[in-house]
Amino acid sequence: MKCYATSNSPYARKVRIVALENGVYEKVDWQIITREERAQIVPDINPLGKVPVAVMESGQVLCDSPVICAYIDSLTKDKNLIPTSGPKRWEVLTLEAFGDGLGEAVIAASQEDQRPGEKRSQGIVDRQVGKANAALGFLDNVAKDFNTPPLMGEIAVACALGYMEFRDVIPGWRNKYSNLGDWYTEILKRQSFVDTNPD
Ligand SMILES: N[C@@H](CCC(=O)N[C@@H](CS)C(=O)NCC(=O)O)C(=O)O
Repeated sequence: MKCYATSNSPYARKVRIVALENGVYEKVDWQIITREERAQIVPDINPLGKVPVAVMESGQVLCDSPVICAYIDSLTKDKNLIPTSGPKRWEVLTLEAFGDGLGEAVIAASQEDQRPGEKRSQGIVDRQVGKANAALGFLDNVAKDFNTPPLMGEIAVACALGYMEFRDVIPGWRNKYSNLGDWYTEILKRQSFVDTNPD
């Protein structure tokens, strides 16, 4: 399988971390592309123009990080980051969706903030930063219940936090949300996170 990713995308990072954690990284032909290459190559594979996107040997295309992560997780039978059944499955997938949603809010805030003066809307920035702060407050309360080692949900949350910090969307968040900040400091020590740090 070929998988297209940019080095800073939190969604592509999720996919790479799942492959690393499950020991199947070498089974994927990673295409780490620039934003310019993404604009040239990806729309022919995924009409939405987004990474990550994967193409299987058969030519079948997998779009959207939750789908690609679920596929990669299905390759291993002895180690699953997404429980295959029961209430725990839905708990893990819901935390993943929550992490992805936090990622959407911080990407939207950061993109709006970077628009030139006359086009930039402070209202949009405030709205998205407000969503991110609400999510951080919620996650700070539940961080004590997070799975160790992390499952798919925790990986998605940590990737969103990584992008948020990389773009400095919420300065000082680790002190303000210290349960979450302390948990995040620990998860960053995992080799899969070290190997995929945004640059
Ligand atoms: N829901 C998608 C979101 C993917 C996404 O937003 N990717 C961004 C990079 S972080 C992208 O490729 N943006 C390019 C564009 O929208 O044109 C997923 O989980 O994979």
